[in-house]
Amino acid sequence: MSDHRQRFLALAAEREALRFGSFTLKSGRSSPYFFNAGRFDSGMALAELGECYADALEASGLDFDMLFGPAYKGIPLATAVAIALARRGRNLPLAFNRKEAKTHGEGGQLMGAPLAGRVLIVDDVITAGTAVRESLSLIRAAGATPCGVLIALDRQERGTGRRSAAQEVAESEEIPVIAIAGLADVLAYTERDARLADHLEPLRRYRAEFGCDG
Ligand code: OMP
Repeated sequence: MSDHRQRFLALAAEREALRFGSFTLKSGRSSPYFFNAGRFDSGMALAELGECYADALEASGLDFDMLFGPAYKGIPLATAVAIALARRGRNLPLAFNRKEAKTHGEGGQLMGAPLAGRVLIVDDVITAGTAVRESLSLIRAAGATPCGVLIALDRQERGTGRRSAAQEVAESEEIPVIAIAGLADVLAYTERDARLADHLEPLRRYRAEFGCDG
């Protein structure tokens, strides 16, 4: 497992952003684990997470002009990535959206730098790909070009076919989906920690039932 994957999973476990038990997902599916990016709730935790995202991004070699953080959880995440990249010498524009359009003040649904050129979406997790498809539409409607999706965790669950929802997004939208870690890494992490032994079987069963082939 690459270094940024290890660091991310250790940080997620330490912050209790990665938890094991019984959780109901947006889809209604019951899952033996859950990733809650809202637990990266201190300056240092976000700084470390930003570094993990930036490492995954650099390893991908993707070219892009600016960052977009979808409301709500994507906003601090994209900010953390923008700061990590600026510290590495790449100072890029950053934009966000609101969930509800504002009718007073500066108005509108978008904030930050104008959406233009090749836009990288930064978000928390992909399960079925619904949230990410909303961001893709929003960026296109603003006249910019989505060029990739950077997420912390790819749950690697089957989409409409045998492939994962993230792979389906990548194929249908013709853009790469880059994840710091995936369900396979969560499983490898769980296998190595004796304190998590009780969660191993439920995770394996879940992957067998809902996981993708690849
Ligand atoms: P999709 O829109 O189905 O890809 O699910 C992504 C969203 O599900 C995330 O933005 C979260 O709101 C939520 N989610 C998590 O945050 N963590 C998980 O481990 C699983 C989910 C989920 O509900 O599937």
